[in-house]
Parts: sequence; structure tokens; C-alpha cells
Amino acid sequence: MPTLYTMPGTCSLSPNIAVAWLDAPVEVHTMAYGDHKKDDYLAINPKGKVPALQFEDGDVLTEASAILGWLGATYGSGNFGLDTKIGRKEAEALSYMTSEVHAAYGGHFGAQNFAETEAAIEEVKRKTYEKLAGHYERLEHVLSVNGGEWYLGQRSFADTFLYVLMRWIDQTPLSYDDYPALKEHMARMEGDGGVQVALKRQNMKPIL
Ligand SMILES: N[C@@H](CCC(=O)N[C@@H](CS)C(=O)NCC(=O)O)C(=O)O
Repeated sequence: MPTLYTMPGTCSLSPNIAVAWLDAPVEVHTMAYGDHKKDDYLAINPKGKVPALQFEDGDVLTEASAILGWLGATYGSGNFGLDTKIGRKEAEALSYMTSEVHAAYGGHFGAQNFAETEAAIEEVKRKTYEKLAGHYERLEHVLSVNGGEWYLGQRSFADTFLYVLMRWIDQTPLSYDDYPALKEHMARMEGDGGVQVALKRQNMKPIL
């Protein structure tokens, strides 16, 4: 069976939740933080990042949205990639969340990669939080317009990644309390049995 590599606190929680929701025959292997830069794992994913999904024949798939697409196509989420409104929107939402919102966190988790002096690093962080605030406003708006329960109006893999993004907000100066629909969504996710299984498998706990 394929193996999904994860680490506590990371976006690999998203495909981990999808595996739980689909009850997919995938082994979830949680590494200690730091093991992602060791030779054993670099031989699997030379990018040194999680998630990675390794197949029995040795082939490896990286990038959260690609892994989610494969999980949906293989184990039948019923949505992802299908030519239906929800299928199209799910792919769009996951591309946005991974390539725009997650990527914007680079200025928070790795501000020192964008500037050298203390003052410049602080400026990178300030601009990052402005950008993130815009993203969270957009996420709050889409969730609200779609009824507030699930990001796209019905449960999809977009909810798994949205939950990851909400878990990170308290590490920034932004607050859950400014995004009431997103906060309720987070509570809904934390009450979900599949999310609880995935959190345990990744040595993580609910936040709210
Ligand atoms: N574009 C990648 C991003 C993967 C990524 O940045 N993963 C982070 C965890 S959320 C990671 O492994 N960080 C460890 C590091 O960069 O050292 C995806 O969507 O899967």
C-alpha cells in the first residue's frame, strides 16, 4: 500500500485527513520534525518537504493538491477533478490555498529568506501579515457565501486544507475572532471523527 509521509504541524495534515475521510488503504508515516532533511527522506523527496506519497513501486508523488487529486481519483471522493461545479471548484480552491495562501506563509515561517537586516525582516513580516489578512478575508467570504458549513457548500478536500490554514493563524498577529465563519468551520472540523483520527496519526491535538 502507498505510504503518506507527514510531520506534526504541517500541511501534510490535509491529505492525512483525506485518507481518513476516504478510509483509503494508505499507511500514514509521521516523521519527527527534522527527519525531513535526513538522507533517508531526501532519497524519497529531494525537496525535503512534506507531504510525499510513496507507491509500492517506488514512485513518489509530492505537492498536497496533486496527492489530494490522486486520492480523490483513486478512492472516489466523488468530486475532485470531475466535470461538475464542485469538482472544478475543489481543484481551484486547493490550487489557491496551496500556491497562494500557503506560499504567502513563507514570509512568516521563513522571513529571513527574503531579507537580511532585522528591520527588513520585520518589514517582510508586516507585509506578509497584510497579505495573509487579505487571503483570510477572501476565504471567510467564500465560506459565508456558500452557506458557512463547508467551504464549497458541501464537504470537499478544500475543507482539509482550510483547516490547516486556520491552525496556523494563531502563530501570526492575526486572530480567529476576526473571521467568525472560519472559526466555526475550524470547530466543525475539530468535531469530525476523521479529522480527530488524522490529528492523532500526526501527533497533533485540536486547537479550539
Ligand atoms: N508546495 C508544497 C509545499 C510543501 C511544504 O512547504 N511543506 C512544508 C510543511 S507545511 C515543509 O515540509 N516544510 C519543511 C521545510 O521546508 O523545511 C505542497 O503544497 O505540498
